[in-house]
Amino acid sequence: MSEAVSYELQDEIGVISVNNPPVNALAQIVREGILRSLELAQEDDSKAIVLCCEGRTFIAGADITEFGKPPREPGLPKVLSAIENSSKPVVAAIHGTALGGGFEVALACHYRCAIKSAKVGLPEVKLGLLPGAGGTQRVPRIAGVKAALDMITSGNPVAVPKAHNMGLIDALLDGDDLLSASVRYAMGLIESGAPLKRIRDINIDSKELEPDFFENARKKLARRARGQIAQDRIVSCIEAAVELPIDEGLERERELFLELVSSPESAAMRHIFFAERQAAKIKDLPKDAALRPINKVAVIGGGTMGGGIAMCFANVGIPVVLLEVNDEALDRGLGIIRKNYNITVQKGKLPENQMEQRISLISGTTNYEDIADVDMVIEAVFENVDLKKEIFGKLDSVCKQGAILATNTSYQDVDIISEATARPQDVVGMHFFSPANVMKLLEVVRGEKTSDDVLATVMQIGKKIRKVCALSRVCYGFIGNRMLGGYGREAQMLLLDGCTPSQVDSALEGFGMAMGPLAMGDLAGLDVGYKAREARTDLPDDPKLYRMGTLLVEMGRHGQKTGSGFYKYDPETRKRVADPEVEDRIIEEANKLGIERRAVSDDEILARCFYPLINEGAKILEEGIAQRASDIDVVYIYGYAFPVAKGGPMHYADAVGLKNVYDKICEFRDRYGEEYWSPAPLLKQLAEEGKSFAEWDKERSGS
Ligand code: 3H9
Repeated sequence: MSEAVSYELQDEIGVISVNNPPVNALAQIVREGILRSLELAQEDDSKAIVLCCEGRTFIAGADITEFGKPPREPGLPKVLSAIENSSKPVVAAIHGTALGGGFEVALACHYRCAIKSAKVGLPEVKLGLLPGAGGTQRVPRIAGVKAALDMITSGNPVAVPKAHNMGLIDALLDGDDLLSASVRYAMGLIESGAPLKRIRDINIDSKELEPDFFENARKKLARRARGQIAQDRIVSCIEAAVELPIDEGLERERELFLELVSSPESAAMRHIFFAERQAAKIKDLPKDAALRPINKVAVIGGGTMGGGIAMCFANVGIPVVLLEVNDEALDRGLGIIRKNYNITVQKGKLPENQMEQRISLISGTTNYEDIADVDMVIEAVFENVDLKKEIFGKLDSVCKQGAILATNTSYQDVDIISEATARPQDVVGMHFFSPANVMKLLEVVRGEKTSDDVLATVMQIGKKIRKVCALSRVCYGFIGNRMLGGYGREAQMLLLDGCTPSQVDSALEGFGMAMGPLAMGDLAGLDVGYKAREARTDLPDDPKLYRMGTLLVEMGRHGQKTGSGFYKYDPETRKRVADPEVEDRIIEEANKLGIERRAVSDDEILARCFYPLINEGAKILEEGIAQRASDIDVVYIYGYAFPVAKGGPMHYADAVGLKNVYDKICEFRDRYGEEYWSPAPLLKQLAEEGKSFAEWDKERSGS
């Protein structure tokens, strides 16, 4: 048939088998292969057709690499109508994950059978898209409008037993041999004279819907949109499913899909899809680098960070020992873990028995001898290099040979820490983000001497504990925190120049940041930055620098925990409120410094805050701290809540145009001085060559 699709007659069943590794994406050859197989099946002696897949999964969706390129025939809708209009029943046999266009193929079939471990879903929204091959029209017809809206706007996969209850799957199959079971199922359908069931023929019952159902859904989704437009268009499609005949609904869906596929938001989100997978790959590491087994882990330090890290391992069934300095601290640490799990149970996100099972995997100790047998240790004590060195010295003397010794430091030099051991090749940085059990990012820090198998193991374990990993070399703050310096600095400088805290935060939140930098400072505690600055010797002696943050701390306004910082906080709701006292103080300070305050536009706020990120990102790239510009984007999306619809700071810079970014940085340099605004040589070079960071990555993708 074709390399990717085969067709054969097994007794009275025509079997179409897709084989397009790794995930059987619906590339052009697959679409064509299915279409031609269907044509053959219409003519031969088959009485029913089974559509199944080889390898690890059913079709996992359209081929995302084809988006943005000229369309190639046959389009997916054409394949789906051929399935739906087949004169013989077509049965989808699902294993692995039937996602996106893959699940839409299954929905066009007359029957769907699946093994219980499989999942189905329409994750298009996570790529800034909507299901463009009938998903928005067919799911409401079998699962109901509300369930369809939830499923498609969340994009989350549904386990097959639940999908069966929702009516999305007709039969659950047992056993390992899906093909034989599905052929038997198809035979059963023929024997019982089962009709050609077409979802398109089902009428939607919209009586359950309140009159303002769609309007309310739109408003609710808009609150979390952060620049994404796909959710809104999905609501429109489902509304069309309710109001229009199916062919018109399909037309509407197609129109809105095409709008989204060419939108910058979807381009950004597709960029992140591939960037995330790239980031897990270390360029100079052999593909077959040996892995060390990790069956037991220890975490040093039972604070918020250590506890969160311990939970990550317990959540995937790996036993963890939490080590603290004394019983009191240990009890407190274990107590916080229990409390966190309890909250998840109360929210209905974890069954109680699973909580107990996870907690039973976490034990505590105050004795280093008890962690002698672990395969990996993660140190998560506070940021003091001497303390960390002392701990690594102890680990070196007690831990078994081959154990991976990781530090969760956010700033310290991993190489200096490794010198406290006689095995620097086993030392690595694993920088989690707070709260560690929630935040997806794991920055893996490669020391000068970290061995290949340690790195490969950490990348693999990172995926296992469901983190998105990105590799950084050693530097102050690694990728993420090093870049953040200029962002926070400019947010405060803008206050002196003429902004209120609300204006700065609103502009950045309007762009899609989950929280503006000043509100974020209040949340983290302004005293944290204050103390960190006190310890630094490299900051310029400039009275403007962090002026307001410093003053507020000296006024006792440490942020949310003291009820006030850049804002006042309502003690009950914790809602932030603008504080005239702060605004007066800003004016007073600007006057003292001789700064003439002026109206500042939102565009200037974005440029002043984001361009330092981009500029530092370019320096990080040319120094080889990050492997790729796209890795930097991954760090910012998953660790710093940069809006995914903007694709991360480096993708955003490409969208703005590097020449524009560079020119603006030069303008700021001339206005505010070289010490804050010195353009990165790489940025200058790319701007002059008319290139993007994406092109820079591509040129180096082989190396
Ligand atoms: C869609 O269907 C639109 C339709 O409604 C309408 C059309 C008209 N295409 O994730 P992994 C690659 S939109 C191309 O590491 P896992 C991936 O880049 C689509 N490539 O594996 C990676 O490549 P590499 C809706 C794809 O086992 C390799 O496969 N569907 C695609 O951890 C392995 O991927 C989705 O959004 C693709 N669709 O997870 C599903 N998918 O090795 C997207 C994967 O070079 N996919 N690749 O780095 C997934 O969620 C996961 O890949 C999956 C497997 C759960 C399937």
